[in-house]
Amino acid sequence: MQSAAPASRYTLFESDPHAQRASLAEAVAQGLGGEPKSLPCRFFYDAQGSALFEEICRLPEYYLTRAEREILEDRADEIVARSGAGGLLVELGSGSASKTRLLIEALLRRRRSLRYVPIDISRSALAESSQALLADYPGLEIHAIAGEYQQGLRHLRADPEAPRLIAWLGSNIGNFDRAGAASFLTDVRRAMRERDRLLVGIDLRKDGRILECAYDDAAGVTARFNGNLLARINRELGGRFDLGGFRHEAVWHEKEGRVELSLVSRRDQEVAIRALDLVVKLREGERIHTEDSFKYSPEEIAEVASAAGLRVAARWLDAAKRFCLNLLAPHGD
Ligand code: AVJ
Repeated sequence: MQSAAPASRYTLFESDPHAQRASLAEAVAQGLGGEPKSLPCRFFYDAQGSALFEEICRLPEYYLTRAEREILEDRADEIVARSGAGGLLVELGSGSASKTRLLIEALLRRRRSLRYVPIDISRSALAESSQALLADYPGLEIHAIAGEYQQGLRHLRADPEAPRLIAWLGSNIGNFDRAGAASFLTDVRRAMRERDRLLVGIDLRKDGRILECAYDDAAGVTARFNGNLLARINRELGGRFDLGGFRHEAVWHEKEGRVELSLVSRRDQEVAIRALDLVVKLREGERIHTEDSFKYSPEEIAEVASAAGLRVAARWLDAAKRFCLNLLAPHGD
C-alpha cells in the first residue's frame, strides 16, 4: 500500500495491517501456549507503548538516550564527514527520530537536499516524526517505511543513491542475542555497497546496579511499558489480563551481558484470550520473559562487527563512557 501525502516530499510505505494483527496473535499463541513463557519485545510499540518509551527516554535513570544525544551534539559534523555520506540517510528503528535530527542537520550543512528513509514498526511514531521533520527542514524528502527491518534492507538493496549512511541508533542492537546481532549485521552488510557506512549506537557494559535501575525506574514507567504488552493483548485479542496480577522485573546477568525483563505472576491464575480461544495458566512466581537488552564491551563490538564482515572505522563515546557510536564499514574497504 502506498499513499502520497499532499506534500510530495512525503511517501509512506506500509505493509498490510491485517498481517500485523495476525502476527501478534500467532506470537502470543506461541509464547504463552507453553513453557517457559515469553512475548516478543517488538510488540511493545503500539501507540501507547511508543508514548511510554518516549517517557522512558526522559527518565533520570535511563541514561542511554542522553548519552547518545550528547555524542551526536558534540560530534555529528565529524561523524557525517567520516561517513562520506551522500544524499541518503536510512534509519533502522527510527522511533521519534529526535536524535536523528542532529545527523540530518549535519548532513544538510554539507548539501542542500537529503532523502531520509526511516523504518519503524510504529506507524504512529513514523507519522508524527515525519510531519515534524518536513516542517523543520525544507531540503528534506521522506520515504517512510512502516514495517520491520528486513523491509528497510530491501529498500537499501534497490536504492541507487551512493554512498549511503545507515543509522541504527538507541542500542536497538541490544534486543538481539550475540548470534542474532551478528546475523542481522551480516544481512545489513549484504545490503551495503563498498562506500556505504553503518552508524550503530551501542550501550556499554557497566555496573549492574546502574543497569538494573535504568530498567526499573523509581517512577514505574518501565513497569507500565512492560505491562502494556498484556494491555495490548487485552485490547487487540480480547485478553482478560489483570495487570495488577503481575510484577515488573529487571535482572542484570553479568556473564551473558544482558538485562532481562520479565512480568512475574503474583499468584496462580488462569487468563482467557478470546481471539485465540486460549486459557493461559500461570503459577505464582512464574515469569513471562518480555525483553533482553544486551550490553557490549569494546572488544565485543569489534567481534560482532567482524563476524558480520564489517570493521569498526571509528568510535565515539560520551564523556562518562556509558555509550558509544560506532561507524562500521564493509571489511576490505
Ligand atoms: C529500545 C531496545 C534500546 O533495551 O534499552 C527500554 C528498550 N526496554 N527500557 C533498551 C527498553 C525497557 C530499549 N531499546
